[in-house]
Amino acid sequence: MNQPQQSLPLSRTRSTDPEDLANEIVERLMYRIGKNSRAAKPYDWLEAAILVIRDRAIERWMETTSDTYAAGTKRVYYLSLEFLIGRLMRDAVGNLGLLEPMRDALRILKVDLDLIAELEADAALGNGGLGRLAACFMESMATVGLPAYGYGIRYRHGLFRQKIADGFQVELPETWLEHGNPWEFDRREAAYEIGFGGRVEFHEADGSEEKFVWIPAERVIATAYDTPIVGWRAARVNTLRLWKAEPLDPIRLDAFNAGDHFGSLAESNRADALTRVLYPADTSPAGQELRLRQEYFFSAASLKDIIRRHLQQYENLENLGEKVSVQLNDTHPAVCVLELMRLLIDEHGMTFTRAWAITQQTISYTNHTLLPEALESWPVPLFERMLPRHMQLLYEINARLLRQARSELRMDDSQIRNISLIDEHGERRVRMGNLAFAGAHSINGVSALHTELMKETVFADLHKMFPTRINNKTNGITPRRWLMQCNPGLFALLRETIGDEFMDDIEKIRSIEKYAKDAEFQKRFAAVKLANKERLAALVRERMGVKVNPESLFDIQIKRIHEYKRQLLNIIETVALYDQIRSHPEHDWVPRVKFFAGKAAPTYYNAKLIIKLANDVARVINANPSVREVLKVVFVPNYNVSLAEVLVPAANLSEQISTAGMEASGTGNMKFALNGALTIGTMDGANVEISEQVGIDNIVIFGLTAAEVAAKRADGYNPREIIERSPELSQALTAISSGVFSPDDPDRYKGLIGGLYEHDWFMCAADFDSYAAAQRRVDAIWNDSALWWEKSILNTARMAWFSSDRTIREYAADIWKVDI
Ligand code: B1N
Repeated sequence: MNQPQQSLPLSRTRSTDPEDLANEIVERLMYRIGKNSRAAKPYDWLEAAILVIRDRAIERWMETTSDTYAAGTKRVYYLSLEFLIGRLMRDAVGNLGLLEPMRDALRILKVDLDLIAELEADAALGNGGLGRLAACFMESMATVGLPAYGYGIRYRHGLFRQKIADGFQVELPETWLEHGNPWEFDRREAAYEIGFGGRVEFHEADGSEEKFVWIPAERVIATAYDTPIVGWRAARVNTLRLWKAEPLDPIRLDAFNAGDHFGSLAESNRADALTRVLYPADTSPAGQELRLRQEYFFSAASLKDIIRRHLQQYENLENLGEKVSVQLNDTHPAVCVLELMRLLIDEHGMTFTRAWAITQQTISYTNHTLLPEALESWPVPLFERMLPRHMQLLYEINARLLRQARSELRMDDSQIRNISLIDEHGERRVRMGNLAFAGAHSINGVSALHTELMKETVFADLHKMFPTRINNKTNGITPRRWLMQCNPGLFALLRETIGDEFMDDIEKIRSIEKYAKDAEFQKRFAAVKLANKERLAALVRERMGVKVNPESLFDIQIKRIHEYKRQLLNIIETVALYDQIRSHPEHDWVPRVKFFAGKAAPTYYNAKLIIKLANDVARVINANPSVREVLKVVFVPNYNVSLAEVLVPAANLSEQISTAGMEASGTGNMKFALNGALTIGTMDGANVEISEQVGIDNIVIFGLTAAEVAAKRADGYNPREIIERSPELSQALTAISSGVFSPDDPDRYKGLIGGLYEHDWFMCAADFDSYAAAQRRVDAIWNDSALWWEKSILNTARMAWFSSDRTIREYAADIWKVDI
């Protein structure tokens, strides 16, 4: 395993002297932005600084790209409809080893690096964990020295901005490109025509050669925008290539001249709409035509680009599978299976059998959810209308697949129905998960538990048929962003205590273990945490006018709002605690601040209601003087990557409380634990592996296991009975549903709470008592401060395995078969 280089190759050619850097910044300001230092506004300084940093990355970018070419190494392509990258400056400057020199250079110019860094737009081209994982993977692939390209869509509007108005979520458009984007290069030369709709013609060429030709009815141009992704110590610089749709004819002059001014722009508008907005759906269906168009558009453009690059270097496509790996991030790019088949057969003259072998060898697929409503499927008529040739190929693939299942494996009708690429229950639909499974040589889950459940549930029969394909690759996070950058205080303390080795080999962070009980070290560790909490307290005070005491236990749940993630369980427990505090004011309560943040899909009614409830509960509790010193509730608006970078280092307690079996992995859980928060959580997703790594005594586990949840659902679960047996739960639910927190609209939560009595699909009632008891265990640990900090330090010490460098090395070795 190669360690990244210890010294920057860049420093050979370019000065890192702050004076020189300051001159360069002024030069960029002058010649690229057209201003002098006197006229420059903070945003101009930011842009000039980014241009200097970016230019430092370029040489290494070219160097590593040509090395790959010369060595003929396999290239990895990570296809994802989402890349939640956040801000890039700190990443790039840190990984280039230029943070301090740039800070000094800007200081010479009387500019504060931290202040301008805050002005950078947060690129939110993703919804949540899946998109953020893609961003961490990009950084880790560059860090471990893997020649990789990310492919996605350059959305003009990323995930909506969330405003909280009167406690309700309001969605506002996000405009990250409004000041331009100094990181990207538009590559006019990389442009491809992408077709939709139309018909398929059958050409019987001379003799036996038959050929299908797709004649699309509509075409758009895909143009490329490249962003350099710098690995740690500039080990490598890779490319994130995002596609934008453009019309073939920006304006139909014939129509315009004939007086049809709107019609003349119709084609242009249609192209524009294609890459305009990110679907704000996270683990929920986004089953609209535009979404399928987006999926096909970026899949087709990426494959064309991959094949062009391959043919530049090699004679033909026979060795595609040896030189190219295409990783599908969920099923969003699954249409690649069909598009690659079409290209190989229709455009490169291969036989079906040969094309299928190459497709399977090239493609691999990552599954990120088992939630039935999130498994993508498209109505057959829509699919056929948009992609007629692909539909033909799909039928042919399906016919061969089902024939094999029936004749070779003797599968019965019910198994055949499960394996089929077409769902025949009701309206016929194309199943993208089954398509990706059939067309890939590897199907991986994202945590050990999730992977086992994949084998037992959605893919049970496909797994019987292809028992070697499913494998696990537990998610990870990049320690550069999620420790070194977001927690400079802890980073400095670690360096001082155990030296710098952990920066290049995160496993070395384990050496901090021997200080876990050291009173002096605990004091310093706690002081860092306190400073981070003060920073968060200042943010909350500034943005929301809410005062919180940094000495309180900071209890944080931040993630998309979804019923399965059970923010509701947390809120109900908060209400129960509020009741307890008021009934027993004499008790020595642990002062807590409960933080919530997260966005709800705009059409997800219950999720939006849960946001309103959190805000209603916050308003009532924060206004009650009798609990003032011990309980506060804060809903921080507009959760995004940049906000996470403030919240994560400030947490004492990390809430990871999904219904067991429903959270595929989670990655926020990893960020918190690495930064020394204790986890309160269920045995779900990667929590299971976190408990193994940090040790069961250093995590607070509660609730039903996945197997128990499944058994309860099968046996007939009766939440009403459970609620009636738990006085604390009943009291809290009654308070909420009777309008204690919504006096302006007392019935607001009747339906939401009623649902818990009726079905409680996510088993809040079943887990409530166990959750509340776990929270009291947390209180007990907090009260023994030496014990708390010991556990906290052990969490930081033992989380190295969750580095996305480790995850990427596993993908490289097991799935992509590429040496690094
Ligand atoms: O992917 C993350 C996991 O850590 C989370 O547990 C998982 O919930 C998340 C449709 C999704 N699964 N599925 C999605 C996102 C957008 C969309 O349109 C589904 N996100 C996840 C990383 O593995």
